[in-house]
Amino acid sequence: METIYEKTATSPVNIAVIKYWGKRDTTLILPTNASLSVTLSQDHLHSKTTIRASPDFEKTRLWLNGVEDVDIEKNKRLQNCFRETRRLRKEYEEKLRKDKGPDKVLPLSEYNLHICSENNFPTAAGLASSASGFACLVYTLSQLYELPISAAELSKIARQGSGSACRSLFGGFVAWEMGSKDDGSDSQAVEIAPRDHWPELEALICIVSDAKKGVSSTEGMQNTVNTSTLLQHRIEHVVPVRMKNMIDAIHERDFQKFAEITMQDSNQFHAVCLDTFPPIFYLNDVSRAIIRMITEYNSTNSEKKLKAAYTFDAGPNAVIYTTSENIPEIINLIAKYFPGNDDVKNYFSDPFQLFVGKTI
Ligand code: 2P0
Repeated sequence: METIYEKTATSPVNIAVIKYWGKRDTTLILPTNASLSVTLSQDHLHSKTTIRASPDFEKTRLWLNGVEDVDIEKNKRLQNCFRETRRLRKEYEEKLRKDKGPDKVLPLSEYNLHICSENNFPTAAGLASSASGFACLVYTLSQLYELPISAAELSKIARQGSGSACRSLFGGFVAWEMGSKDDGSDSQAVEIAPRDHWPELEALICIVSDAKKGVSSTEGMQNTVNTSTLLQHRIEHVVPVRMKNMIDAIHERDFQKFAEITMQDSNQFHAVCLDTFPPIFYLNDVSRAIIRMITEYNSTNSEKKLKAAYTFDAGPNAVIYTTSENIPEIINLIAKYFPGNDDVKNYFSDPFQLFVGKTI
């Protein structure tokens, strides 16, 4: 009979309100600016990974959403995550050998792995699937290997799989500190506030298209670094100020400030994409209609307040941040602007904060 050791874990999606776009080191994945995100509840969106280790496995294999089509050997990002977690496991095994005796330690670091990873949402549609996926891979490995390691330390490994993955190691409100060292030892995620700090804050996800995006983030952001002059202005003069103001807004639960910075930063990220040569377009007509809808909602409400904020990543799908009391109004608004969407109609009977509908 085969001897198998197994662990399963899930990891959440995070949606940035200050966007990461650009690397100063493409191997270690060190960003050109800090970023900040909100981690979404795992109830509806998550990656789930099961990892098995066995002395009987002939090679390490990976199935993504049931399909084994990734060339693990050639995939540097996967190799980074395997190498770093194995190295830590090896160190831990040596320590255990000294403390407990050589026979008491399982040489898991020497075993090949079988990895099954699944997302319960569209992969590569600009919904941060690489973030939750790599966070989950690294977290599940740390569990399997029983690594005595903090989430911040683990975030530095997940970062080497996909930059935004480092932020999915924490719940709540999370900053990715860009760090200043060349070896990446200070480029890590930190929790700004836990989820229950601001329970009224909600995220509505509008899936405009679940098609795979045209230009990958990895390729797109380096074209931006190489060609956009607006990016340099953003890195030097805009993001440092916004990071500070956004952290204050979160600590103070100030939705006005939070919403303003969120929308401005989404706008600037897409402006920087347009300033890339050749330009990158992630928003489509439906995305722009959602921007107009939220802008109108914010300018015509009787309190004259910002009641919702849109943000878009490297794809046309929208995330709308709002506070719980506004949810019914916004659902009605979406139903009015985008009629015929069953998910919107079903919302009231099934409070599921995700609209899966290509018509909206
Ligand atoms: C973010 N995005 O902060 C920004 C906003 C997309 C737009 O992080 O090359 O998939 O794997 O480090 O993490 C997408 O970039 O890129 C991303 P890599 P990643 O969420």
